[in-house]
This record gives sequence, C-alpha cells and structure tokens, in this order.
Amino acid sequence: MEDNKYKFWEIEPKWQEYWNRRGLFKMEEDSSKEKFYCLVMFPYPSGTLHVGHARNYILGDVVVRYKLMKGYNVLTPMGWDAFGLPAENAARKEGCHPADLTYRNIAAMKNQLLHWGTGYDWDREVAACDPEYYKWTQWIFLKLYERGLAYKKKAAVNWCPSCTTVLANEQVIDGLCERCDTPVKQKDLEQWFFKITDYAQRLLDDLELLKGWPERVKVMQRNWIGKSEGARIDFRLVGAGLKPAPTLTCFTTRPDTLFGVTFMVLAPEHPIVGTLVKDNPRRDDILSFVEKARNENLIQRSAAGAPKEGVFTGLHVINPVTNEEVPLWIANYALMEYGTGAVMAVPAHDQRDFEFARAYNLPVRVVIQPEGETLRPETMREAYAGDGIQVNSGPFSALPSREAIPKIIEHLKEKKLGVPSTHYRLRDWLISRQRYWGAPIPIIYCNACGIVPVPEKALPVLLPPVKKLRHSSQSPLAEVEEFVHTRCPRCQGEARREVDTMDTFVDSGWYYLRYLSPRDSHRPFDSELVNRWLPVDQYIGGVEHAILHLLYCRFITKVLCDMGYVKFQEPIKNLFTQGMIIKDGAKMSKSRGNVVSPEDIIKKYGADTLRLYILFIGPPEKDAEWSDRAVVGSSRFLNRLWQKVTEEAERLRNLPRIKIETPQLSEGTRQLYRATHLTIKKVSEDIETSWHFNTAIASVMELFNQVEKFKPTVSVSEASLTEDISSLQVLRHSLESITLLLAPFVPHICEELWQSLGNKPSLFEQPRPTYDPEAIKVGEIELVVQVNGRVRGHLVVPVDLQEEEIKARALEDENVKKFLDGKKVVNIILVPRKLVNIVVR
Ligand code: ANZ
Ligand code: ZN
Repeated sequence: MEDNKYKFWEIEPKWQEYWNRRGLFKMEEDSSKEKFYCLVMFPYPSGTLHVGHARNYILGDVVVRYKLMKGYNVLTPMGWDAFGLPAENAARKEGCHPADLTYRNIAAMKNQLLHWGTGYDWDREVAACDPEYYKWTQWIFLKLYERGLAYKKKAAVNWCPSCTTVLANEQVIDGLCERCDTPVKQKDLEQWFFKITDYAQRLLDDLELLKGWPERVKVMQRNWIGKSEGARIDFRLVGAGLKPAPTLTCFTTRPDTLFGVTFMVLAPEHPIVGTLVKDNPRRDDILSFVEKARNENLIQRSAAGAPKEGVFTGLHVINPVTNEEVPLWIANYALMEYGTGAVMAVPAHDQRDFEFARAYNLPVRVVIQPEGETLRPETMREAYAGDGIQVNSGPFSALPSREAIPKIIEHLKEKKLGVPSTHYRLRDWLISRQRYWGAPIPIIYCNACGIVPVPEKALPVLLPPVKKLRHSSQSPLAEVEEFVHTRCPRCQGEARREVDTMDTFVDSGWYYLRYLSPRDSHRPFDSELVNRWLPVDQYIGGVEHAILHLLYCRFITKVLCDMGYVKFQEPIKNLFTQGMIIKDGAKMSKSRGNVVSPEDIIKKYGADTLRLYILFIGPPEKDAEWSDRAVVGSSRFLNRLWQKVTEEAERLRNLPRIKIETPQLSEGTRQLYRATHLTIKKVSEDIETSWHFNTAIASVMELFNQVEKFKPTVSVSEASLTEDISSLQVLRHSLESITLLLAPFVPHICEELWQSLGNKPSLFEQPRPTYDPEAIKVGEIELVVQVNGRVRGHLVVPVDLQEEEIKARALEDENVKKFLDGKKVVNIILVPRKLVNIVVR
C-alpha cells in the first residue's frame, strides 16, 4: 500500500521553493490586469516574531493569494522598519554595533516569514537603516524644510534620565519611562519639528474620503486632531503697576459661560509669569510653585482626576463683559501647549475649575440652569457642563445657552474684546531624537550662514561608525568629532553638523512609495509608478498604529502632493486592523513568558496547521485567545482532508473532464453538487464582505463532512457493478473546489492535493471557483390554500421553506385575506407539498 502520510515537512519546503522559482509573488507590470497593492506594516526587526505577529502577515498573505486567483496584478512587498532604540540599547549592552544586530535579526525574521509560506516580492525588500533608503528619508526632511514645514525651536521634552533620551508622550506610562520604569523629567532642548498642524484641518476633512477605514480608527484620528471651536477673549491685567496694562488672552470653547468667570488661571510656563513676579511680594511662593509644576509630567498634570494645585499671584484681571475684577492664579492644570496658556475659569460649569475653586475657596457662580432644575453654588457637588438657559448673564439672560454662544462672540467682536477662534489638540511633530540608530538630520550650522540644509547631491549624511556606544546625556553623534566638524556648503567655512537623528516614524512615513522602485539611486520614488499603484488597496496592521503612524503617512503624502510629486491626497484606500492574539488572558510578551512561537507549531504540525488555526481562531479584527489544544483540531482536519483526497485521487485523476449535467444527477449526487456551490458562494461572500475567514473555513469544513459521507452512485451494467461516472465527477469537483477555496488559507497542502487530483500547479494561477446560480436554486412548488376547506388561493414557495414561514405566507396572500376579514384564525393545517387549510371562526 502506498504511504499515505501527510508529510508536511516535505511538501511545505517543496512548494515554498516552487513559488519562489516560479516568481509567483514578483510583480511584473501587466496593464491587462487590474492592480492590487497589498501592504502589511513592515516589522521592526526585533529578532523573532510570535504568533501575534504571524496573524498580521498571514492575513496579508491570504489577501494576496486570493487576489492572485482573482486575476489581479498584485504587489506584495516587504521591508524592515530597521532604525530605533531597542537595537541601540541592545548593542550598547552587548558591545556590538546596532547594524550587526539589526541585520542578524532581519535574516532570522525573513527566515520565519519564508517558513510560514507568506509570499512577498523579495526583490523589493527595503530596510530603513540602509543608506540607500535613509538618503531619501533625509530628502523628505529637506523637502519639508524647503516648504517651511521643518523648523527648530526650544521645547520641553519628556526626558528619561536612564535611557538618556527624549520620549514621545506615548512612551510615558504613568509618569514612568515605558522601557525602564524610571520617572520621567521635563527638559528644554532645541528640537526639530514638522509643522503637521498646518495640515490639521485637511487631515480632519479628508477622513471623509477614507471609506475603507474602520470607523474606530477614524474616530481616534479625529480625537487626536481634536478640533475645538470657540473664541479668544481678552482680559485686562490690573494691580501689577504696568503701563499700559497688559491683556491676557484666553481660549474658551464656552463663551456662553463668560458671565460666570470667578478667576483666571495661567499655565506655569506662561511667558508673562516672569513679568508678574517682578516686585511681587509673593514672588518666592510663585516661583517655587512654578518650578515644581514644570517638572511634573504634562499628561499627569492635566489628567481628569489629578489633584488641582495652584498659587495666587496677588493680581487681578477684568472680566470684559461684567467689568468685574477676578483673581489671577497660576495652576498646574493649565497647559502652555494648548490654546493660549490662559484659562478663564468658570467653576460652575467646568469640572477642573470646580475642583480648583473648592480646593482654594474661590466663588462659584451659576450662569446656565439646566431645564427643570435650579442649581445652587452652595449645594453643587460637581460642575454642570451641559446646555441650559442663561441666567445672571446681562443682556443674554433667558437665552438657550447654545444660542448665546454666537451672540456673545458677536458682542465681543463688536467691542474688540474677542474674536472667534479654532484650536486643535494636534501638536507639531517633534522629530529630533538624541540617538545614534536613526537617520541623521541633514542640517549644518555655520557661524556665518546660520542653519544650512545639506545639499541634495551631498546625501546621504552617513552615520559614522562608532566603536562603542556609551551612555551620555547628549546625542551619541556629538562625540564623533569627524562627523560633527564639517564645512559649510554655502561659504565653505568651518561648520558643525546637527547631531540628532530622526524619529523612526519619519522612516515609516513614506516607505510605501519606495517599494515601487526600491533600487532607484536617483530619486526617492518614481512618481509615475507611484501614481499608478497608489493609493494602497489594502493596508494591514495593528491598531496600535491607528493614530501616529497613519497620521504621519497621510501628512507626508499631502505635502508631497502639494509639491507635485504625487497626485493623490490619501495614501491608503482600505485599512484593516487585526486584533491581538492573547495567551492566558494577556498580550504576548517575553517578560510575561507567554509567547507562543510559530516555529514550535510548525515543527509539530506544519505551517498550514499554524495558518489554519490562526485564521480559524475568530474574526480577524477581534482579539482572540490562543489555545494549544485547539491547534490539534486544525491539524486533524488537514490530515483528514489529506487522507480523503489521496485515497480518492487514483480513481478521480483519470476521469474524463466533461461538463457535469446536473439534471441527470441522482438525488444524493445533486445534493453534494448543490452543497459545493452553496459553499463557494458563502466563502466568497465571507471573504469579500467581512474578511470572516473563520466562518469561511467553517463552511468548507462542513462541506468536507458531506464529502466524507458521500457514496458515489452505483449502477448495474451488463456484467458488473460500476460507479456512475457523473457521481465521481461531482466528487472530484467537490474536492477540487475545496482545495481551491482553502488555497489562500493553507496553500502548501492545497497545491499538493490539487496536483494529485490530476491538475498542473500552481493553483494560484487558477481562477477562483465561482458558483453556479442554477445549481443552488431550489425547486418551487405550488400549494393550494383553503379557508375552512374551500379553495381560496394558490401559493408558490421554495420546496425547503419552513412550515412556520409557509403558514405566514398563506395568511398574507391577497386572495386569502379577504376571507379572513373579521374572523378569528383558530387553526392552520399543513399537508406537506399539497395544501394549507386555514380554519377560522
Ligand atoms: C471656559 C470654560 C467654561 C471652559 C466651561 C470649558 C467649560 P476643549 O474642549 O478640549 O478644546 N482650556 C483652554 N486652554 C487651556 C489650557 N491651556 N490649559 C487647560 N485648559 C485650557 O477644551 C477647551 C476648554 O479647555 C476651554 O474652554 C478652557 O476652559 C480650557 F464651562 O473656558 B473653557
Ligand atoms: Zn557658511
């Protein structure tokens, strides 16, 4: 007997090698086909990928293979987000160069991807740390600089004294460094920024264009951009003895509460604080408070529940509508980063102001009464932030608060005390990093010429080799003399290079453009190709990149579009964010020790089992819990499929390939044929409409159960019993359909089975099966409808319609209804396939 074992360890490498030789995933321009650009977020080369990452790449691979079968010209590139802090820290620890470590990791991870059977056009591979790549990241910087969109300013940054680096806000968790748990300090540094705020409104408006993005991602971006409409209102400062009396401008979204202002607060960083403390008897108190507050983390300081602290300046400001003097305070919850850094405080209607007022015994004045209720300051336990009717608001009293807003703004405008104003939460993008392992910022400082950009033809500014990365408070590049000292490109005089490198989000902000011409040494990307292949048809990645990475990609694309380099406003047409795979209820991480290695699964069961399980684990957009036991189920299914096909292959392989004539099929065979086409329909719908690969797989499994039970029709011919050819044909058709349907999910085993059924590889060059609408049509029958035994109508229904539904339709029939009028239905009797008798009284 033939050895019938499912030898995944032999067939998987064989097919991987075959696809590679055949160039299945190489994109060659083919204008006769529709293009499909499938992009997976390029990974950071951490060293190993776990099954959570695998989900991302396997999902992408399913889409790629599916689209190949649908006849698209598919682009499926892969690369490495290869700069970044972890490699630098690890290199520091191990005493090696981050490049060595990074390329070692890349090799290991590439090997992993190959063994998962995920298909990429490796000729297009890019690595962000390759000088041929970062040369163009530097070019992007120069273009932004040219447009006035890259600028330098002093800024307070989150500083981790242990990692000696600036941290992004997201890297600060509860005031501690995300990586090492050291308390984070604030520090002022000269930094480079990209002016993404110039694009705030467009980034917001164009979210409307992104029909193929998950709603929740768009909501996150909208909130991050955080548009607020309101007014800037001027308050005159008194008591400081300054002539002319300065005005303090505050930004408010609630001009309707202006009559309720009982004090004003300034951010500790507000520039006027320096003036206010001159000759001020409270000077020492003020300065010590300011010092303390400035070292608190901004995020914590402004968090909703954070304790409200402040100090009185001894000075007052004048409310422009009431002319009343109210005290001026400095408070920790006022941020210089937002609005103007000055806040008109309305404790009755703003919770933070309320808490502050209660903490320092400041008055509370109600100016908006909710409908059907009367608030009194003495008994209020929290601010009332809702709409209502204006009270104590001069000429605006008795107006609904919503209507009062534009009226008060109009009034202020007339009196020149305020203007309508819009603010965004979005801040400019801080791109300077005091790190080694990144793209050097291509800027030179000359004593004579000032800031001079490195000329384009002098790119790349290469990272100099370093022997040992030491811990220091400044950028590692500052210590490399040969790097720092240079000549000014303008006057040839002595000059110094910028020593900071760029945020790695700049690298990943444009990589999808590079894939079209990855080896071009003359330009970052080929506009013509890019205009043909973008926007990306499908982008797949983790929801953790929903805000920053995707916002930066959108921003860079818009800038390039404005400069005429690309013709599209948005780089990504459809976005899919996959859920996490968790283990023992938690996210997989080395430190938790709950990492499942894809390689262990592959060794034991094969890559197809890994893929099948990951796809079967649940809807891909949802988080899912990993179960070692359930993996066995996937393996078992593939083994069954293997057994069945290989057992049948011999007799099915050589059957003639003639059209299956459905009317001539016996009942059982017709049922299998029908089930096959229903499955084809269901799988296509699951994939196309919802990406619910799990339910698609489940329905193929169901079909396979039927196939296993199927007994080909036996007919008696002259001398012997023979199996009916058409029933064997249907069996082959079902098995072939199963392999075609499962192919994008479990490609290796399907190629093998496809071949053993007598077909030529590759099955990814086969069209996807389409369903035969005739085959899934169900027959219809006519029923007689009687009312109290007399024929009153006829009903045409599908044969398999449920009893309840038949009865309902009988009652709804126009002819029948007349006879039911005013009567009570006491019983309905159904004689299957014949009649419905309605008994009325
Ligand atoms: C008075 C007021 C009354 C406010 C009221 C709110 C409710 P959003 O909506 O998030 O944009 N604000 C303004 N600048 C600030 C700063 N630099 N630091 C801290 N808070 C600041 O928030 C706008 C509101 O946040 C503004 O409207 C202001 O408080 C406060 F019943 O002004 B409001
Ligand atoms: Zn110069």
